[in-house]
Amino acid sequence: MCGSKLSACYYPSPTCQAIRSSPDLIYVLLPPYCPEGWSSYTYVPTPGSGMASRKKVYQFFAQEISPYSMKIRPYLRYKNIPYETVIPSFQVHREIIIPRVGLSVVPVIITPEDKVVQDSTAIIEYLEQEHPYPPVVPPTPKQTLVSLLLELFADEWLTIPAMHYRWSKPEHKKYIALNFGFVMKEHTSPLEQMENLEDFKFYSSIKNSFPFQGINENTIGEVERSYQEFLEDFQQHLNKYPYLLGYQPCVADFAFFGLLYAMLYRDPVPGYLMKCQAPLVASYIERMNGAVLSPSHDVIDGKAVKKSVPPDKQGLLPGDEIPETLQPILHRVFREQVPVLLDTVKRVSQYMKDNPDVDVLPRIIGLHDFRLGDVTSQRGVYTYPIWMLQRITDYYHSLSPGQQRMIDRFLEEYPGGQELVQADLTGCRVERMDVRVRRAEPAKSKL
Ligand SMILES: N[C@@H](CCC(=O)N[C@@H](CS)C(=O)NCC(=O)O)C(=O)O
Repeated sequence: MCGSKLSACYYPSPTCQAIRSSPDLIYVLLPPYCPEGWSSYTYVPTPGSGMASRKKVYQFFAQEISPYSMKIRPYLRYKNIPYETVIPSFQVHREIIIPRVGLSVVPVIITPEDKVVQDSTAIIEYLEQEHPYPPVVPPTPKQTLVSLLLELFADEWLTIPAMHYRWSKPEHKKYIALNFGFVMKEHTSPLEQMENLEDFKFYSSIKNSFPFQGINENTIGEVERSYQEFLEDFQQHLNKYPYLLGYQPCVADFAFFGLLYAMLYRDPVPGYLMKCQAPLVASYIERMNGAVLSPSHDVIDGKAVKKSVPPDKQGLLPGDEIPETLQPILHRVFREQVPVLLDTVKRVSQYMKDNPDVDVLPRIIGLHDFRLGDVTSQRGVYTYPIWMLQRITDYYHSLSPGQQRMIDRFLEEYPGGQELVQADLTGCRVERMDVRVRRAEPAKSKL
C-alpha cells in the first residue's frame, strides 16, 4: 500500500498500491479509472534518484514499418516501462546490432543492465519476468492457449496479406520506398530517399521474398478475400469487446497490433481498405496506439473527472471464457494456418533427420502446398514457426491431465485442434537463435 515514499505520489488515492520493481523505480497501481483499463499503471521515479533512474531506461531498437517492432511499442507503453527508441542507422546496425545479435534485425532491446534481447516474442517473455504488472499472459489455460495461437497467427500468417498489400500495390510504391529510404538513405534529401531503393540488397531481398509466402497470381484473389473476411470477423468481435480476450489486452493483442498497424493500417492501400471496410479495426489500432476516441471523463462539481469502469468491464473475461465472437477467427486459424504448421512439423523433422550435421536450420527448407479458400498453391517451409509452435505444445504438456482434457474439449470443434496441441515435436526440437532456429540437441560431430 501507499508508503511514505508515495505520500507525495502523483495520484494520491486510498487504494493505490506501490510495487517496487527495482531500487530506482516504483510502479503505482491506480484504481482502474481508465475506461479501457489501459493506463492503470504509472511510472514514478524515486524522488532524488536523478541520473540513477535515467540508467534504468531500456533502449528499444525499432522501425515504424516493422511489424515485430510495433508489437513491442504498445506493450512498453501499456506496462509503463521507461524506454528510448533508437531508429537504427547503418552505423547502429554495424556497431551495435550486428556485433551483439549476429545480424541486422529489429526489434532488439538493450536492458538497463546492458543485456541484449532480440525477437518480439522473447522480448515480451523477458519483460514479463522483469515487470510482471500488469500481466499480459492470461492466468488460465484456455485463454493462454488462445493467446499463444493468435500470437502465432498474427506473427506468421497475417504476414501473407501484409506482404501482399505492401509489395503488390503500385499506387503506394513511393510511400513504401520513402519509409525504407528514411533509414537506408538517411543522408540524402527526403525526395531522394524514395528513389532507387532497389540498389539496396536489404530492400530488394525483403521485396523479393514475398513469393515464398505463397503470394502469386493464383493466390492473390484468395489472399485479399480471406483478409477482408478476417477484417469483418475481427470487426464483429470488436463490436462486443475492446480486446481479444475481453477488456484488457493480452500478448496476442500486441501481435495483432504489430502486423496490422505497421503494414495493413499504415500502408496506404490496405489502410484505406481497413478504415473504409472495418473502421472498428482501425480504431482498435488507434486505441492501442494511444488515441482516446470516446468520452473519457464525467463532470463532477464542475470538474472533468476520469470515468470509472464498471467491474464487469475490466480485465480478461472471467471463468477462462473465450469470447464467442472469436470463433470465426479461430476457425480461420485452424482452416488456413494449422494444416501448414502440421506439415511443417513433418518436413522439419525429416530435414533434421536427413541432415544430422546441420546445426542452424535454414530459414526456409523447400516448398510445400497450402490452401486458401478454393485455391491450392505452394509456399516456403519456414523453420522459425516450429519454435513458436513448440511453445504451444510445451504449454499444453505442462498442464494437469484435467486441464488438458478441458483444452481437448474446447478444441473439439476446431478440425486439427487436438492434433496441433498434441503434435509430436521430438524429431524437430529447436532453440531460437535469432530469426533462425537451431537444433535443441547439438548436431552430431562429423569427426
Ligand atoms: N521473429 C522475429 C522477426 C523479426 C524480423 O523479421 N524483423 C524484420 C523487420 S520486421 C527484420 O529486421 N528482418 C531482417 C532479417 O530477417 O534478416 C521477431 O518476432 O522479432
